[in-house]
Amino acid sequence: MTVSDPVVETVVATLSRSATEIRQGLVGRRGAVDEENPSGETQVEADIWADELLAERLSAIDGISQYASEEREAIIDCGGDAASTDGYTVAVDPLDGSSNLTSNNAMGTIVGVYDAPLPARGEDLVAAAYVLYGPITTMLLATEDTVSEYELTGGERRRIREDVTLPDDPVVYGFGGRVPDWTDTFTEYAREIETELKLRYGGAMIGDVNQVVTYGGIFGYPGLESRPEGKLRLQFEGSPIGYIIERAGGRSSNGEQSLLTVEPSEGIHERTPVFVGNEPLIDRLETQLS
Ligand code: FBP
Repeated sequence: MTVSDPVVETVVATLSRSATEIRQGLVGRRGAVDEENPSGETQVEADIWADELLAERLSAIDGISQYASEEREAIIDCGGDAASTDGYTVAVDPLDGSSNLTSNNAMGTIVGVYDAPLPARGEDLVAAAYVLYGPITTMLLATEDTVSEYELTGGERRRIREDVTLPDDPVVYGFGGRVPDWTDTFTEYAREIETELKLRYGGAMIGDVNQVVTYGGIFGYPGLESRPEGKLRLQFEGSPIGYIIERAGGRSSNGEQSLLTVEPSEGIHERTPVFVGNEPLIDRLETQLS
């Protein structure tokens, strides 16, 4: 099944095709390079390679006017007009959780398609997708119409679930950051959740969020004592994942409000606390943190 908007469909088809190649290309690209990304994190060879591959392909699509990525400082201007209705922009995390490449654990790719110049609000998203490189390669795609899950093989995508929603009875939780670095109020919340749900944390947001989509629950990377803004990036991670989870019937939050309503104020690499999951769990979190 194709997406009704032709530009979004081309982005999704390009991502589906590229994901198979990215997965195959991880072999031999596990080593760290002597560089850091704009957020000051060590890059592996695969981060840079996947970014270059996606930048070349996504920025060449007619109707895409800007490409931004977690792995590069500046936005690529691809021509077109972001203010016009057919001028979409894309924000990409080419390899989310790439430190998991060393230990050969799950990783992902995230793409947000915005109908606004970057940096943009999550409310300007018209579609978002993540690819999960697990035992099999899957993609969860949220559009204005629905959320669907696909299996990706040989460049093809095959829909395996439609109208995906979070299960009503939550089962799992995963919270990032070192526990001694958590704030007292977040620690109190986490202590309650630990008595109710099962821990599932793998160090790659896409793997952990997909557990929440599959079983219900909550994923969070909170603001830390040493870093109140948290670790994850609003444009590349927080907003696209927030969009997917909200389209699937859940809620997203930065601890105070939906991630989709956050006005970016610090440029393309702005960080934010991220919480996504079943609505009652996010409601309780906001009450606890307020
Ligand atoms: P990268 O995209 O730079 O790898 O960072 C994002 C991330 O790996 C998330 O996928 C994950 O949730 C988080 O960092 C893990 O951080 P920590 O190791 O502090 O738990």
